[in-house]
Amino acid sequence: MEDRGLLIKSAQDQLLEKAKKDGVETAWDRKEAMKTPCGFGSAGVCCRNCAMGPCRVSPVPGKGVERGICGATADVIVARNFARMCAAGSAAHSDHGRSLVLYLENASRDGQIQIRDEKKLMAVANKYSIETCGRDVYDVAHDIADAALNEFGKPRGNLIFSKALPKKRRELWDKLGVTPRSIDRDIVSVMHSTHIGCSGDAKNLYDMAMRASLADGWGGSYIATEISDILFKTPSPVQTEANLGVLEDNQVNIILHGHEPSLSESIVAAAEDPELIALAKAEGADGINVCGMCCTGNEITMRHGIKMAGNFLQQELAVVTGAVEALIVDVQCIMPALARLSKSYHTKFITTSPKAHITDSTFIEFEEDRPYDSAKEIIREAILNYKNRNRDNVLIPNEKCEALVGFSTEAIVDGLDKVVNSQIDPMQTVKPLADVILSGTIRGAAAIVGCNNPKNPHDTCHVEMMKYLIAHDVIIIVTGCAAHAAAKAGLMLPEAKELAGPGLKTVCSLLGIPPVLHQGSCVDISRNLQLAGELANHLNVDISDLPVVGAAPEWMSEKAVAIGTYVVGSGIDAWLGIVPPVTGSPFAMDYLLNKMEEDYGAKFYVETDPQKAAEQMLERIEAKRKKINI
Ligand code: XCC
Ligand code: SF4
Repeated sequence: MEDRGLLIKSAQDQLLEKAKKDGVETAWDRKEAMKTPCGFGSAGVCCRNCAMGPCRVSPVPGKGVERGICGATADVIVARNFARMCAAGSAAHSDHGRSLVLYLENASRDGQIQIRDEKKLMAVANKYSIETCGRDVYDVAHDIADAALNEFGKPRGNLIFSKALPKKRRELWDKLGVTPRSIDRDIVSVMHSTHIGCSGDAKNLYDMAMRASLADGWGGSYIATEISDILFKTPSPVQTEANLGVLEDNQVNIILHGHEPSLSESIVAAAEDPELIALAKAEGADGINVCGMCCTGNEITMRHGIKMAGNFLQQELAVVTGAVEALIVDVQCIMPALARLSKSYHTKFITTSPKAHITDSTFIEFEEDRPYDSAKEIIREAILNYKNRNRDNVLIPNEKCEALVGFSTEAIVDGLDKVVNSQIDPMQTVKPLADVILSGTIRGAAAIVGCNNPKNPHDTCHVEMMKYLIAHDVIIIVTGCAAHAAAKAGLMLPEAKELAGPGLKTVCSLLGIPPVLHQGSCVDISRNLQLAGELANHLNVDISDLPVVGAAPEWMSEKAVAIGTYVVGSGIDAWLGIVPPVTGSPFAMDYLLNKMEEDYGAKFYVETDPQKAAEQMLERIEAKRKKINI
């Protein structure tokens, strides 16, 4: 197979060169201008939680100022900051989940919001013990919306968990006192306890951070995925293309960027409206080319094969091409820089969510009670902007790569089952997957997730780690911006099996799947949890016994901190490729990288070299295999 690594760099380099020529700046320029990052901030020992400060204490124990004005130590300050990152991350994912629940509330048979997946609806109804027999699906859907909404603010009890959550894990959480109660409450708890003069105990703060993070993984994110599947269908394998080469010369190029699939699904549907296509043609274009970016890109490619324009660090480069009529965004991971940048080109930067206004953008609210009509109005803006494209300053890089995406847990189980059983088994389980892991054909699985970060070369940490692991017979599941990296590098093509070890290659050949499976957006890490939980239940072990690991080689967001934390809390070791701001606390370093294992059977690893991290991951996989005698 041809090595795509060089090609990707050239697409990026071409556009960075163009940016320079055009006199515009990108994240890389701003990163350079930032010079050396603040040492106190990097170590996590800076506190702004009250106006006696800000306080910054020494990141080196026994040297310099050891306590803030209130007396908080480095251990407490770092723990409070860490917990607040988890709370913010959990809030972002969960509020996205809540939006979808509210969207589901508006679903009706003859309205603009309809249910596309009744099978998933039934499965989720079962989780919430909602009667389905002889009932109209829309009535069931509204009951689900009610039950899910209750998970955010129920006054008593605990979250209702997926049946995939192993009993042992739940008992462990109860014992440790970290079982989430309700999503909003556990986030609020962190905000309360990190206020000046509240919790002054680092361990207590990490427990609270864990509870808020678990409320994300098994709560808010899980709900986001379930409701999205009900509304827009559970993904199944579909062909797509990735990288900025998916932009078209003679079409109205629209890039959808952000997170909540309600907006993007409506735009994708409305872009096929004959009236809009006719308008595009009247404006001189051949058609409308909708592409996706970051997690929104993952959502719509998995369900419709919409092309993937790129990940986090490509959002500015998309504008620099000069070929994008509209960059339409909702929430999260949208650089405010786009407002200024788009002024140098013809691109319309359209914000749509009351949760994310950006100064100097064009705000057109996405009206969720009339999504199709609202989407049409937004698309019209893009079409009318086509004539403003400056043809003398367009550079669409010719790099793009095909990919097979859309491996929801249901699709994986279904696909494996069809190969193993001659007849379709109505009681499909993860047994075939468990069998290939038990036999050692596949050594284990790695979930590689998360963002891009200009501290690391774009995408290379993701890709290097993936290549190493598949070569050693570890199957990979990707979400988020890591998924875009894999797609661009050609790792989501069935032919990428040639890069896999002999065992994994056999499995890929048999099933016609790539060695790197696309599971979706970042909230879809709930799919990873579901798969791991079902595997553990099938083998009658806890998740922490499975030869399964996780990594975020280029993470940057607070959401990623919440993810890492709930992944570890679920029993899966998590490798971070960017050093988190905790190094100023001896307690944090010992707990997160060491003692956490005593609590959860898993811990964090920090390793900035992707190859070394991959070696450690492999070692850990083999150790887990030994532990359960396989
Ligand atoms: Fe954002 Fe979700 Fe990170 Fe990508 S991976 S930069 S969080 S888009 Ni979620
Ligand atoms: Fe300083 Fe304590 Fe206030 Fe933080 S909470 S700013 S450490 S006095």
